[in-house]
Amino acid sequence: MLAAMNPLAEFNHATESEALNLVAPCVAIPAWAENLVAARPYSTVDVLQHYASQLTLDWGRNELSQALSAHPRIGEKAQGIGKEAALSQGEQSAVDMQNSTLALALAQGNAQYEAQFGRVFLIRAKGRSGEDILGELKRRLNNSHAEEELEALEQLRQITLLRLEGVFAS
Ligand code: 2AL
Repeated sequence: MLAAMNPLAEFNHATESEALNLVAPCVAIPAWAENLVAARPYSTVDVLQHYASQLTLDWGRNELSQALSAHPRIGEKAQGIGKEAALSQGEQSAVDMQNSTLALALAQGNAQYEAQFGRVFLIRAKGRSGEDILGELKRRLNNSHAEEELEALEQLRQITLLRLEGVFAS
C-alpha cells in the first residue's frame, strides 16, 4: 500500500513516527522535524519545501550546535551506518581526498577554524569541489564571530533543504 504512493502521499499518510523517520535525517534538530510533521498534510512538495524553509528561519546558535553533532568534518567520513552518514558521503563526493595537498590543507583549515570559532566548519558540500571548499574555508576564517554564525546557519539551511528535496524526489 505505502509502496504504491509517491513520497509526498506516503509522508502525508504515515504515522507520526514513520513521518519523523523520513525527514529527521535532513538535520539533527528535532523541533524542525516535529513542526514539519505536525503541519501535514501538504498539498504539494513546493508547499512542503516552502514551509520547511520558513521553519529554518527560526534557527540560531543553539540549533547550529545541535545540528553539528551530525555533520562530520569536510574530508572525514561520517561515523556509523545511518542515513545521515550516507547522505554526507554523497554530498562530499567531489572532494578528492586522494589529493594529499588538498587533504592536508583542509585538515589544517578545519583545525584553525575550530580553534577560532569553537565548532566544526560547516559548508554545503554538494556541487562544490574540494578546492572550492578550501577557498570558502580560508575566506570565512576572516569573518567575525557574528558574521560567521550567520554564514554557517545559511549553509545548514541549504544542506537541510537539499536533503529534503532528495526525500521527496519521485
Ligand atoms: C557537511 C556534510 O556532511 N554535508 C555537507 O554538505 N557538509 N559537513 C560539513 N562539515 O560541512
